[in-house]
Parts: sequence; C-alpha cells; structure tokens
Amino acid sequence: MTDISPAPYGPTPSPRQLAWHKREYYGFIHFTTNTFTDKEWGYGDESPEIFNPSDFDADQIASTAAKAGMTGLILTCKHHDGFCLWPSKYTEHSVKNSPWRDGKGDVVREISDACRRHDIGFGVYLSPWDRNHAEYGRPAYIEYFRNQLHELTTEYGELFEVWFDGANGGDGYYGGANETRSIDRSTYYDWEHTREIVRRNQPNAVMFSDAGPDIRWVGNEKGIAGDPCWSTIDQDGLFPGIDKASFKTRLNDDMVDAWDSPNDYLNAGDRQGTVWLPTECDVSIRPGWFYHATEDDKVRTPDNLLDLYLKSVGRGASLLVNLPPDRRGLIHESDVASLHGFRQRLDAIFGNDLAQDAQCTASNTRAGHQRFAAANLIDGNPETYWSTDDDAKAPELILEFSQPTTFSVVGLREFLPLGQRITRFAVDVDRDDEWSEWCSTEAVGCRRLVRGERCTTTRLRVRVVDAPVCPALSALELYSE
Ligand code: FUL
Repeated sequence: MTDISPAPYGPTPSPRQLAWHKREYYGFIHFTTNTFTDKEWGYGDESPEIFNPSDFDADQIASTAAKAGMTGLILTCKHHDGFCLWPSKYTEHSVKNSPWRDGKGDVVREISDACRRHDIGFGVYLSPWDRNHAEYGRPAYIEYFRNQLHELTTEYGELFEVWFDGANGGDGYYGGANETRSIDRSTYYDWEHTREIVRRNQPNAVMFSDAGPDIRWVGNEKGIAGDPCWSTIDQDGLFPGIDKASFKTRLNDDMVDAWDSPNDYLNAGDRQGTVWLPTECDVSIRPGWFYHATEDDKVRTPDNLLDLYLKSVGRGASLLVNLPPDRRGLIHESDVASLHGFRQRLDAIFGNDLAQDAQCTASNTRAGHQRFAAANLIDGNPETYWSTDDDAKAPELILEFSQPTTFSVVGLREFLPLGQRITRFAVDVDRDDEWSEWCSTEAVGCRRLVRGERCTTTRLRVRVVDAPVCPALSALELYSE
C-alpha cells in the first residue's frame, strides 16, 4: 500500500528530542557551597567543610517538584566553584570531605533515587568551568572533566538531560594559583568528542547548551521564548558560551544583518534553519540561582509562573524553573506555597479542554481519508493528526459548540515528526454570525498557546494563513481562565 501521509517538511526532531518535547515543564536544583557562603558564583577556594545542610531531605525536594507538576529535576552536580555533590574518584573537593553525613553522603545519589520514587526524570548539570581545579585551562582538565562526565552518566541510572553551561573562563582559585585563565570556548572542550561520552552512556538523554546539540538555550534567564520561537536554527558556528564577536564573524551575512547577538538568534530561532534544535527556558523562582535568606520574600508568584509558562511552553519551548534548596537542604516554604498555587492554576485551566465538547470540521481532509480527519484534533491522542491535500496550504477548521462557550486561551500542536509546517495562523470567533479576528500569530511547533481576550461564542475558526506546505496538526485546544 502506498503511503499517503504528507512528506516531512524541513528539519524534524530525533526520537530523543520527541521524547523530551513531552516533558514541557521541569525543575532545576542549584545547590553547592554557595548556599552556605551566600554567593552566586564561588571562587573555588571554599572549604568542603562548609557544606553541611542540617536536614537535607531529597524526598521533600523531589516530591515538591512532582506535586508542582514538574516532569523532572536537573541537579547542579558541580557548579563553577568545582565542589562536587557526589564523591567523585577524581577530586578531594567534594561531599566526601564535608561533615554532612560524616563524609559518606552523595547528594546526586539521593536526589536521583528520590526522583525515581516520585516518578519524575533526573538530569545533571556539570559545569564546564571549574574555578577550583589546578589544571583548568590546560589539557589535563579536559581529561578530568570527561572522567566526571563518565561517572555521572554511568553511576546514577537513566538521565533525561545533561546540561552544559556557557559561562567558562575567568578568574579563580585554580589549585592556589589565584589567577585569570581564559580559554578558547570554541575549541578547548573538544565538544564533539566530549559529547560522545553522553551519547554512549545515555543514548536517550538530550544535551543542552547554547549550541545544542539536542536543545538550545533561550538566550535569556527570564524564562521567556521569542514570539515566535522557531524550533529550527542554523547550528553552524554556534558553540557553548558563544560571544557576540564570534557570532558576527562565524555566521553568514544574512544572519549577521538579521540578528544583533547570539542571544537574539537563540531566542527567536530561524524559520530557515537547517536543524531541529528546540528551546529550553531556564529561570529561577527567586532573583538568584542559589538560596539567599534575603530573597525569601522575592519568590515568583503563581500568576507570574503562569505567565512564564504561557511564554515558554506556550511558544513550543520547555520551562525549567529553578528551586534552590536552603541551608537545611529543603525547598523553602515560600517556594513550596508558590508552586502549589501555580499547580492549582495549571489544573484549573488545562484540566478542562473545552474543544473536546465541540464538533470539529475542516475545509479539506487529506485524500478524504478518515486517518487525516479533523476529529483527530480533539481526540486527546497526540499520535493522530489532521492534514490536507498537498495543494491545500491555507485550509480552515471550525469548532462548533451546542452551547455558547467562554474561552481565553487557544492551543495548537503540530505533529512534529512531519516538521514545523505552519508559518502563520489566525483565529476568528463568530460574533452574531460575523467572523471577527481574535488573533493572528506566527509559529505552532510542539505547542502554541495564545492567551487573548475572554470571549463567548458558539463557533470558532482557525485559518492557516501562511504555510509552505499543507498542515499536520495533532491538537486544537480551548481553555478558559
Ligand atoms: C548561568 C550560570 O553562570 C549560573 O550560575 C546558573 O547556573 C545558570 C543556570 O547558568 O550561566
């Protein structure tokens, strides 16, 4: 039988990227000696003896994340100060020389086990920059870094993500040298070979950095993706920690003219991009990444978190919210309360998809075939999709309700194995038998949530306004706040 499905358009996600797209919202844990020195970046000369949480409880941390609706946690196993939260064989600068659990503790073990108990994924952050290590800046450090990567990717079970930060090089302790060391960020880590360790040991894990290879930084630490934010980009010339000058020299003239900085480029993505490299939006629930008692009254509110969710997950990216454990080794009560409120809002809105009560019809159905019917958009099954004949590139969908229905958020999802196909779409509502435009916007991707004017209607129309090929949409959702 011939395959009548539409041909994929442009770059498409790998199986590991597809699995990651389903995670949508997960958490970050920033914890190290900084928690005890009240700093954001440790210099690398901190004594391991200061790491001594009084009531560390990995279950409190993992259950807080799980109850908040998070699908995983990524732990700073080593931040820039070089202190290791696990008893690495390759350094003395770790929990094994701290008083915590008499030097027998392993934060990575406890958090990873707790994540499994609470049925969420576990991921690791291993800072490429190490302000403690004597060999930082020289080849011997790369061997050390790779050894650590090997430990983390072999000893703590399945990882869903490995996080490589872009900050590297600068002043530090460096085994007592107390100097400034700069490295060539594009060559020093020999990323191509370093990444092979992760691929070999954790083939399902996605790797995060400014340059992927699986997911990209969003270009800010505010939790906000571009509008639109394309899942495609041109990866050539990008590397973790890329600066403005390298960005300008390495990319072609069109790109240099279009984007002022790598951060702008990463934030927006590139409709003409050559690879699938979706976005992760990292943001802290507090002003800092590490816990500071002075910020107990500066925790983001549930409404603010909801706004960020709509500007990240709702733009086809993921939302990574940082929860810094305090000196007890617990997520502070203020953060727990805020997460609880956020979860209640998510449930209240997204727990009730109003589109499921409607009839969904389309101006065109591919080959007139049931397999591509508009009903697939509201069947709650992400594996089925609606599509049209190849030449029907600007089709329409209509949702019809038996009762007047009030909504304020419209959601669309593309069937990602066939690529990012829709460039622009619009939504209209029926006001007294006249169509009136409710929104017109670019990009769908994994998930597009448009929050707009609260409106009551019996009919809603989605128009594909601009697309190089026929659409393939797996969901049309409608919510009310
Ligand atoms: C940054 C780091 O320098 C911060 O300390 C933090 O880890 C954040 C997530 O990434 O680049």
